[in-house]
Amino acid sequence: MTEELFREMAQTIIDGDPEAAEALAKRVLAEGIDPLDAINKGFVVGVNKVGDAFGCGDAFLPDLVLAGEAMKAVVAVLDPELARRGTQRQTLGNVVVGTVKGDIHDIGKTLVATMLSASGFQVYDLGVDVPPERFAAKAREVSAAIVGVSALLTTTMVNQKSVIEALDDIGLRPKVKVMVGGAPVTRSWAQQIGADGYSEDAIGAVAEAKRILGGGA
Ligand code: B1M
Repeated sequence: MTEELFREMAQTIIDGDPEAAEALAKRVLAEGIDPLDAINKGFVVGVNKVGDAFGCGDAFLPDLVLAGEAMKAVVAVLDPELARRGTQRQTLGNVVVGTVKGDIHDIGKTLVATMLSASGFQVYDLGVDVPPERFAAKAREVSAAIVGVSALLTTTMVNQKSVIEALDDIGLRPKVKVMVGGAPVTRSWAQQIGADGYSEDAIGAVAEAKRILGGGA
């Protein structure tokens, strides 16, 4: 039954149908299904299929746009529940997050921000297309413990390194830690650019943020 529902969720994204996706997200809440399971086992399966089809020329930019819109409709419905389920309420530290300059993908970054916030971090989300200097200025303003930098394009990943350099330029490194992530980002890339942490998903990002700050997972 739930497996069938997960398949339907994926299909709403493949169809690029925000209304149907939103309706299923509301059903997730009504039926008490774990919202993260719904995202990871349902909706994200669909968005990955569209991404793969786009990658090999079987889908086109409008398909990508509609899949993105459907995915955003889902996250908008499930986000408050994800945040509500966060049990730990003490502040674990300030985290500045954003998507790098030149990159407007925000769905994964927003999920990471939600999970960090639900787990007790105070999150400052700068949005997308964020210049390195803005990450650095915000980190200084809020005395951030961690700066979390998302990138979804192989052409913009390099800007994660620029964020580290911008933090360095204003004397915040190595005190302020940097965590990187996003579909093309790997642990070896993180090490290569001198980031302190890396995660491939939003759940892992919480454990990684705690590890970076010396608190374990
Ligand atoms: Co774009 N896009 N896109 N896109 N898009 C990809 C990334 C792509 C892989 C598709 C493909 O070709 N197969 C490809 C990149 C190829 C590459 O560089 N290797 C691509 C391309 C090429 C483009 C354009 C250049 C297309 C064009 O215009 N010709 C263009 C670029 C625009 C720009 O940014 N300047 C573009 C545009 C778009 C839309 C606007 C249409 C839309 C985004 C809508 C939005 O975000 N509001 C879009 C979409 C939807 C995608 C795909 C299909 C889905 C991305 C997504 O939301 N995934 C994507 C293909 C894919 O990834 N399968 C694709 C779901 C999300 C939950 O996962 O974002 O990976 P993700 O986040 C995960 C993890 O990565 C991790 O945790 C998250 C949650 O589990 N994570 C972190 C992310 N950030 C993290 C930070 C952390 C830790 C973990 O610490 C700080």
